[in-house]
Amino acid sequence: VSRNCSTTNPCPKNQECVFTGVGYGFCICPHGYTMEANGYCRDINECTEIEDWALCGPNAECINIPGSYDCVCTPSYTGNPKKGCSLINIPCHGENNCPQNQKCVQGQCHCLPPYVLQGKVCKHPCDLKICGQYAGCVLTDYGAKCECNEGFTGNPNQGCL
Ligand SMILES: [Ca+2]
Repeated sequence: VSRNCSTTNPCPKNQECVFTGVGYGFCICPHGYTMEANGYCRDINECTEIEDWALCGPNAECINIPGSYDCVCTPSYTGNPKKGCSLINIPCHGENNCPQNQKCVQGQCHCLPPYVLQGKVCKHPCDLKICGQYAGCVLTDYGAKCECNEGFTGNPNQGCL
């Protein structure tokens, strides 16, 4: 419910008068605010109220601020948070400067094969594979795959009998 306003009857604090005639009009909330039923302006929480996946880029978090919103890179990530953040590569000097399952290549830590980067840590491909009952993960030249345990047959991804 927006109030009427005029040159002599201004809008409540933080609201603007949109003139529709000579010297009179109605009150609107500033950009980023929405008018509640009681006529007051409330900040829009863009992060939760706007169903827009492109509000912030990948690996960034949305932060609500009055009248607007902001994006920040999640910890360990850097870049333009509205477009997307990428992992900060850990600089290294020698072989033993990197976290577990990583090695130093050209001054930066990389996952040691067959470990693959998952989020912020290097993981064995079999750690990412979920096999069915009586099956286990084996690493092949083509990646991780499930195989039925000895004496069992069936679909190793669903479960062996
Ligand atoms: Ca906001």
